[in-house]
Amino acid sequence: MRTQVGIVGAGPAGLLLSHLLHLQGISSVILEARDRPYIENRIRAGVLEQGTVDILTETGLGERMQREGLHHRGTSLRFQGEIHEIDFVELTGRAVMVYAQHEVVKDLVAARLAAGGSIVFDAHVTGVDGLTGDRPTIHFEQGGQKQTLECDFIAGCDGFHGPCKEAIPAELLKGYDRVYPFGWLGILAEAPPSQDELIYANHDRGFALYSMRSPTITRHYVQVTPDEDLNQWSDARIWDELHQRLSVPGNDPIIEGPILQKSVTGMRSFVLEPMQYGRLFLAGDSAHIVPPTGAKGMNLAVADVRVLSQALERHYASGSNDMLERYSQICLRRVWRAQHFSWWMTSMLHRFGPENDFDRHRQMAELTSVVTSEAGQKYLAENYVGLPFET
Ligand code: RFL
Ligand code: PHB
Repeated sequence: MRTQVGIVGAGPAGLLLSHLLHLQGISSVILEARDRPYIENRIRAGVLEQGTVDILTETGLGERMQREGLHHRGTSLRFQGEIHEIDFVELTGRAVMVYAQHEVVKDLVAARLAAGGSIVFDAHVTGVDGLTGDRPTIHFEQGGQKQTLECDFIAGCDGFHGPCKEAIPAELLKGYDRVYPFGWLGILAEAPPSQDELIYANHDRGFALYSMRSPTITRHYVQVTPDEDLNQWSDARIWDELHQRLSVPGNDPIIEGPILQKSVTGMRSFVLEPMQYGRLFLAGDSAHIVPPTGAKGMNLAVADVRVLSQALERHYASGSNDMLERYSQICLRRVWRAQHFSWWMTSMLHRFGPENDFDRHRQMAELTSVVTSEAGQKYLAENYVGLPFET
């Protein structure tokens, strides 16, 4: 098998890259370890930055998103029994869209297949080589058969645990890592949202997030230990904790309903530099992870492949590699700013274990500074709706 760009992974990064390349007349093949129902039902992110919405819309993927997605013009912070609204539209002229990552994945898969695109499911990539020559190769196994895909370039869109980054000589790589002493227990519930916006709560019992997916489905999270045993969390205990952490006097946003799914995710910040080696380019979670508090993970994956598709387009159109050579440098500027924002939101909103009274008062003072200052609110809003793309 041979193609121009071999893509490992059919998450948002790999699928969108393939779609953007197709629009430029560049061929690609996506190799995905899982099957189609699995990737189309994997519950993950929910908040799309304005720039992500714009790319999907401008490239013909916006129809269902615009119809079914929920436009959110702001968000709300709750602490010390009070509600503080942050109005993104008023502060920045921009907004966000609540539309589940797996719905974006479904739209992308449908668009690729309708255009005759090639997504090979159940194809487990075992390694990549030839990265410093002009015929890099992807090795994979499908149905017990070993196969290869030869390409001009390889895009490692294979997530945090994927194999592509292993092919970069260790002495050229530097990883930056921070693991947080907590995780999120997330639930998806069949219950209508009572609110129009997401709520981020810093409560004495720990962080909680009120989110949603549709007019009939809500999504909530509570801060727990990173290795929390889900068996210790009956539905009643989860609801009780959500009521306690998210209510303020006179307003309990929680409407209970059947819990459809629950899971625990540990939280970390991670950046791998550089994001390229020879003809291999890493994009999305394969190169960086953020804690979900800033809702940045999927949006960063989209921003990476936007740059990569432009750089590849330039290569094929004019033979110029200047943008490909600067791929990592261009992406990392945005990555580090999103890292800072995600770390900041995480630090401001979670309990960090045995804090002393000073730490707790300092955290409340920081939240108060943000919500009582227009500059503070604007800083949060600008980053949450997404920084402008570099041109
Ligand atoms: P993905 O989605 O992990 O896709 C990688 C794909 O590669 C495949 N793969 C392989 N294929 C072939 N051979 C192999 N050897 C392979 N190894 C792996 C995998 O099967 C998979 O299909 O990475 P991508 O495309 O970079 O996308 C990144 C996003 O998925 C991720 O950043 C977000 O989900 C993070 N995230 C959020 N991001 C947001 O922008 N907004 C949010 O509101 C948000 N909330 C979240 C989140 C992540 C969460 N979890 C579960 C960590 C909330 C949570 C709880
Ligand atoms: C979600 O709805 O899953 C969600 C929303 C906002 C976040 C993280 C996750 O910051």
